[in-house]
Amino acid sequence: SNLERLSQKGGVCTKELVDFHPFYFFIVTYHFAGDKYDKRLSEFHIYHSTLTCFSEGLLKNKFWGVWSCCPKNWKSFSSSCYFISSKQRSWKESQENCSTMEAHLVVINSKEEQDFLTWNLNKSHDYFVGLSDPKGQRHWQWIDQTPYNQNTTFWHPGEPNRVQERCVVLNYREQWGWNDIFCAHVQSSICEMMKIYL
Ligand SMILES: [Ca+2]
Ligand SMILES: [Ca+2]
Repeated sequence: SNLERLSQKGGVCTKELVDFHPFYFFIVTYHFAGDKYDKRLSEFHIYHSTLTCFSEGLLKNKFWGVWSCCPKNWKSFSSSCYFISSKQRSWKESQENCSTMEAHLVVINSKEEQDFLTWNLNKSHDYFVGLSDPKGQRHWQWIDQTPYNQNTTFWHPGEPNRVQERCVVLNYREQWGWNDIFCAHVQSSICEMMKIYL
């Protein structure tokens, strides 16, 4: 079965069917066990002991695609997982925190991705994202080396406004958008990682 296939990847599905959507997917909770998993999984396991996995497919045809997984309590969208932290940290500390979880500050690649995130955010908080201008030359850089594309930016009107403000937050001002702020200011943050495929 699919659960057996998942178990063969080096884990144990202790809660078998946490939720069941007849036409779409199973959701299972996957616990690591043994030492059979691959390099990314074993590094990942140091911080995350449980994954929530989805497998899309047609039940009646007994066809199932691969399992795509996010750490327990992370949010899943497209091929990424997200962790929203309301703990207040500087930009650098926020990135370090993501890094300890095998993730990085979020890279916003599309309006759809930003809309998914803002649906889950608190309008009274500012959230650091993985965009900064390290040298104060208005050369914006994404933390994962994604090229900065002026056509996929969501700056608030009038932003970015000050060369001393070299780190970017996502916040709400009548609508959600970006603002450059001082990197040392402490704010909430969003981490992103690629989904794990089993
Ligand atoms: Ca992204
Ligand atoms: Ca600003």
